[in-house]
Amino acid sequence: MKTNYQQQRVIVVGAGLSGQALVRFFVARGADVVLSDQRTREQLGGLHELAGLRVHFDLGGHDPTLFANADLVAVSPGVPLTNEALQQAINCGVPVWGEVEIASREICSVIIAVTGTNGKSTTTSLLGEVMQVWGKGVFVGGNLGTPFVAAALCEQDVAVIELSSFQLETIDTFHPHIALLLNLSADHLDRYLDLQSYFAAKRNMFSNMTVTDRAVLNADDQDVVALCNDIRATKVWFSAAGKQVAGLIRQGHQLHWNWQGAQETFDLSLLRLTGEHNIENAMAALTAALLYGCPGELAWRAICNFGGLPHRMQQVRILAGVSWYNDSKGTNVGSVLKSLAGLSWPVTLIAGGKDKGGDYSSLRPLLEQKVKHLILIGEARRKMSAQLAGSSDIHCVESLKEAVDTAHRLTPGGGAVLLSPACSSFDMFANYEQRGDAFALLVKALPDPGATR
Ligand code: UMA
Ligand code: ADP
Repeated sequence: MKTNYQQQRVIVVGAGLSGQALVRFFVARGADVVLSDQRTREQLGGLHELAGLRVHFDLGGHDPTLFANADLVAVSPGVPLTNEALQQAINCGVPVWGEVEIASREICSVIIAVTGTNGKSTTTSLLGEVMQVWGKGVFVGGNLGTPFVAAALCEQDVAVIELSSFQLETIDTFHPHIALLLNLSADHLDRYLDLQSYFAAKRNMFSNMTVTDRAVLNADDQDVVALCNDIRATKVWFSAAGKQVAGLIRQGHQLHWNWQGAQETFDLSLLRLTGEHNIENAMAALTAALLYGCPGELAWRAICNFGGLPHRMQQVRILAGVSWYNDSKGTNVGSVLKSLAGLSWPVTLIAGGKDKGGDYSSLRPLLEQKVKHLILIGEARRKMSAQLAGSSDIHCVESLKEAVDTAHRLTPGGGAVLLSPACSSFDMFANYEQRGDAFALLVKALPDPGATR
C-alpha cells in the first residue's frame, strides 16, 4: 500500500539529483516540503529546476530544530548519517529514510537491484537492454543517474536499479525480488570506518529478502561468498572461473546454465563488450534475466549487442600510433586493475583526483608490468606518488591539460594512454562524466603531425 504523505512535514536533505526528484515526488503527494542543503542558493546555481513547485528552503546549512520537528526526513545518498541534523532527527524518533526506501514503498513492479564495488552500471544497463528488447515496460536507474524515486511517478513492469552502498545505508523495508552482488573490494573509505562497514552496507540489500527471492552472486569472489553466507534469499551463482556451482558457469568460450533442472548453453564469442570483467558483468545480467523468466536466446542476443557505456575504457583517439582511452569511471583501485589488465606495455596511466581514504599500493605489481609513465593529478597525487614510488616513472602535474600534454610527449607509438583515476573527480570536476568529457576534448585537440595541411 502506498504511504500517505498528505500534509506531512517532510525535509528533503541534499538538493542534487536525488533531492530534486524527492521534492517533485513529495509535492505531487501533497506533503509540506522543505529542501535543506549545506550549500547556499547561489552555490546551488539558483535551483531554477524547482521553480513553480510549492517548496520551502533551508539553505546554507541544516537547521537541527527543523529536523527534530519533522514527520519524515528524506535523505540523499551523498549525505552521511553522521550529519548533525540527521542525528538530531534520529534522536527525536523522526524516521530518516533514503530515496530508495521511499521509492520502493510506492512501487508495485518487480524490482531487480544491482550492487557491488565495480560493474554495477554496466550490468544494470545490460539488464535494461534485455528488458527493452523483450518488450517489458522497464525503469532503469538508481545510482546510474535517474533517481529511483522518479519510477514512483510512472508505471512499469520491472525496475532495474543500480544501488550504491550509500543508498543501502538508509533502507528499512526495501525488498528486491532479484538482487545481484557482483564483487567487493576497497572503496569509499573516506565515508566508512573500515572495509567491513562498507561491506555491511552492501549486505543490507538482502536484509528483507526471503527464500522465494533470488540472490545472484559471484562464486569467484571470496568476500561475496563470505558476506552472503547466511542470507535468506535463494542463492544462484555465476562463475567466470568455471567453478561447478548451481547457476551459470563459464567453460572456455561457452557459458552453461544449470539451474533447477533447466540447462542451456551460450556462445561467449558473440559478446561485443571486451575485457574479462565484462564477461562477469554479462554473466550476472544473463543469470538475472533467466531467473526473471526471459527466454535465454533473446536475453543473450540483447547482452551481446550492447556496445558499452561512455567513460568506461572508451577509445577516444588513435594518434601517431598511440591509443587514448577514457576510463574516467575507474574510480577505485579494483577498477583500475581491471582496465590495465586489458592493455599491454608501454602504458602511460593518468590517475589521481579526490582521495577516498584507501591504499593505492596494490596497483604496484601491475604498474611495474604495464605502466612506463604514471602521471598524477588532483588532491591525491602526493599520497599516490609516495605509495607508488619506484613502480614506474612518476610525474605529478597541476591540471588535466598538463597531464594530457605530458602523456603526449612521453608515450611512444604502439603505446597507450589510459585515464583511469582510482579516485573520485570532485576535487576538480562536478562528476566523472565532466572529467571524461574534458579529457576527450583535450585529446581530440592534440595536433596530428601526420595530418595533411
Ligand atoms: N549535501 C548536504 N549536506 C551534506 C552533504 C551533501 O546538503 O552533509 C548536499 C550537497 O551540497 C549537494 C547534495 O547534497 O547539493 C548532493 O547530494 P548527493 O551527493 O546525494 O548527489 P545527487 O546529485 O543526489 O546524486 C546521487 C548520487 N551521488 C552520490 O551518491 C554521491 C549519484 O551517484 C546518483 O547518480 C544520483 O544520486 C541518482 O541516484 C553518483 C556517485 O558518485 C554517480 N555515486 C557514488 C559512486 O558511484 O561511487 C556512490
Ligand atoms: P560501477 O557502476 O560499479 O562504477 P561500471 O560498470 O561503471 O561500474 O564500470 C566502472 C569501471 O569499473 C570500468 O571502467 C572498469 O574499469 C571497472 N569494472 C567494470 N566491471 C567490473 C567488474 N565486474 N569487476 C571489476 N571491475 C570492473
